[in-house]
Amino acid sequence: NLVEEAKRIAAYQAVDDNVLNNTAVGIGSGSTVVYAVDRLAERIKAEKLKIVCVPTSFQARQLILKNNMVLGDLETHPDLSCVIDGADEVDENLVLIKGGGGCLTQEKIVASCTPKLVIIADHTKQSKNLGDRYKKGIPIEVIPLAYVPVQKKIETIFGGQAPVRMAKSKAGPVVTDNGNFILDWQFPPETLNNSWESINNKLILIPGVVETGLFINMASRVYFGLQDGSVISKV
Ligand code: DER
Repeated sequence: NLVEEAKRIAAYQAVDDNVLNNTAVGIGSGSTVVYAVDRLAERIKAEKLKIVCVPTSFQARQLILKNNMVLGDLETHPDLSCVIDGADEVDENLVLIKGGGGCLTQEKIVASCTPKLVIIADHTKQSKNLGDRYKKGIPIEVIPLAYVPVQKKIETIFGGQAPVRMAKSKAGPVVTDNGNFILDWQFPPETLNNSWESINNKLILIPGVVETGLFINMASRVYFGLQDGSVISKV
């Protein structure tokens, strides 16, 4: 379908433009990244590239192994030449909401290990402001014992609702690869009167908050696959 094709062409363009031989590359999480891994595996075979792939989640690790690519980690490869990852929403300043797939913490850590975070997305992710299209809220990873006090602090200080993300194929809350819960903060409209930087700096200081799905000043380049089959990229 059109959205899947848009994801694919963005992913292919991003891999072709950014992956160089003899480098270590961060592999993101989610469904769009699957296309990037397909393309990367194709290029490695066709061009006999030497690439080490560092995962951002168990899902990414499975993708790397399934495609017989060389698996690395941040202990052996702490400097990544690029990281290719998806996003749930991208605003006009390239601030991202990530974490729709629950992998935001390892994604942000891996993203912090490269000068080149390359985001791939279909056109449904491109917004003027965060929240225009992605309505599930900003994912916030929390230590399980703290989720109620963190939820109350967020709702009191910032407004809106921050429900804990419940699992679909497991009873109870979603448990992340790090053994934590996720709150999806549906922020109120007036939140947009402040900078995401100032909001993020306050959220991250709440005891029990592990990481937020706000990626600010991190994306180097964003590739959007469009409905007409073209790809645009924004820096
Ligand atoms: O959870 C994440 O951050 C993923 O990258 C997610 O935001 C993108 O997933 P998608 O490519 O399946 O939309």
